[in-house]
Amino acid sequence: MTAARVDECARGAGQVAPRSAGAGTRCHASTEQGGRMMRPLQRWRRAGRILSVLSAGVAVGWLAMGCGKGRPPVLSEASIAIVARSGGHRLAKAQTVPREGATVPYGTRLRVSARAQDPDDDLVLVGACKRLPDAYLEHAYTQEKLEQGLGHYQIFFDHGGSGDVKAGDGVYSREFVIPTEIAPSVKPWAWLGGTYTLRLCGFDRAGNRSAFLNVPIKVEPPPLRKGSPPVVEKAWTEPANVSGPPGTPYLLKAKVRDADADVLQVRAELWELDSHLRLVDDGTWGDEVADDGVFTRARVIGDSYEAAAPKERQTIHALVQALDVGGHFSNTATVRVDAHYGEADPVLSGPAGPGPRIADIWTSGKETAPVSVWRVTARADRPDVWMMIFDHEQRSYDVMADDGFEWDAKRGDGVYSWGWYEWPPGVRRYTVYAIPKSGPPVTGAKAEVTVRVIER
Ligand SMILES: [Ca+2]
Ligand SMILES: [Ca+2]
Ligand SMILES: [Ca+2]
Ligand SMILES: [Ca+2]
Repeated sequence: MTAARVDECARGAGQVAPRSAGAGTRCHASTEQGGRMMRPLQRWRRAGRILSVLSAGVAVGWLAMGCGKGRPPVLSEASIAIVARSGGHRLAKAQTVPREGATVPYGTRLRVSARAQDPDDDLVLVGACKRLPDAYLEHAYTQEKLEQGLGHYQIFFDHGGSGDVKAGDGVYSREFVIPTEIAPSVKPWAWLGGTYTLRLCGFDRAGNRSAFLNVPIKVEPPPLRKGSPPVVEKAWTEPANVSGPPGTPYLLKAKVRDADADVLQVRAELWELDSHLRLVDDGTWGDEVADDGVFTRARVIGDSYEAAAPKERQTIHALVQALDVGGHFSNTATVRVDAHYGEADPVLSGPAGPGPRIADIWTSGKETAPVSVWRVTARADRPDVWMMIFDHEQRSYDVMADDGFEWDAKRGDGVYSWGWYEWPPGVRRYTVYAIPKSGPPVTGAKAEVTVRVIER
């Protein structure tokens, strides 16, 4: 789940932005704040279980019940570096930004890092909540909504991926485009300048929490109407003509051109589903080549974006549009996918066939704490597969990733990963399966995985 995949609508604000081209837009309740990490939590929230574990000032749930045994983690040595200029390609060498008083241009890609230590050596997670700029108050935000909890942000990693420079050195890092990948927009596709404060926090296995390490980042206002607008040259799926039952994976793609190379975001509005998702050109989420102008998103029919879909056949139109740093909107290109919701999933329901086998599978363990990284990784017995995961409780599919981003430690090593970090207590059951990228979805052996989330 690129860098942060963020909410593009201020919930409750209900504003509609004019678009320069294409169809009108709606303000969606659905969000994409944490990308592949965010979705299960959203569903959990819908069910009325909100932990808000990191919400500054309001500690509820297990956190409020007090800390566990042992001593809490300690965070220190926060740092900020620019890794790519606004809308641009990555710099050859990251440029360090002074911690205090520095401003960064709108749309800059930053790496934020901090050292995390635990005296009992049982650190399980480093994450961040945040404080949005006061300017959000002018857009139907309240003081309370300026403080956003863990569910609104990403996890930091020490595995050498997702912007972390060195694996296992105790320095946890995260890259994101500021402010679009850490904050909700005040209306579709509009973010504000000002000071965004990341509040990093470490958790240990016993439930102890570190003190907050505040990292303020002052963002310049958007350079509106400068430069030239982006153009979506075409949008398509791979394979072409996607039509199938739940569990059918595909890539949603768009070729985007911009004369001054400052594309900020490309997104697809799933019209019939009243939701949207982002396409990326950074080599994650199914994007094969970073910075080649082809924006991509791996999807699967029946994923969480379609959780409320009807149990029948439906044509889904994805309206793809780009926005650049200067605030220009592109034209809109449309792709269609036919979902056969009423049909049984041949992968899950069918017998084992001559398809790919799962050669190895690992998980973080059979038990996990309510706030704790839990990962499943798997390798197939051949290349060119989709490695998939099905969540039995949510009845939702996801594509596992081999992109060196978020849960996946190393890109292209054939080991596919999926993970999560904030759980309701109970037992969660998953099925992992591999299907070939070309040819019919013959069914290979599947692996069942169960994790018990323990109460404190
Ligand atoms: Ca590190
Ligand atoms: Ca431009
Ligand atoms: Ca690409
Ligand atoms: Ca991998």
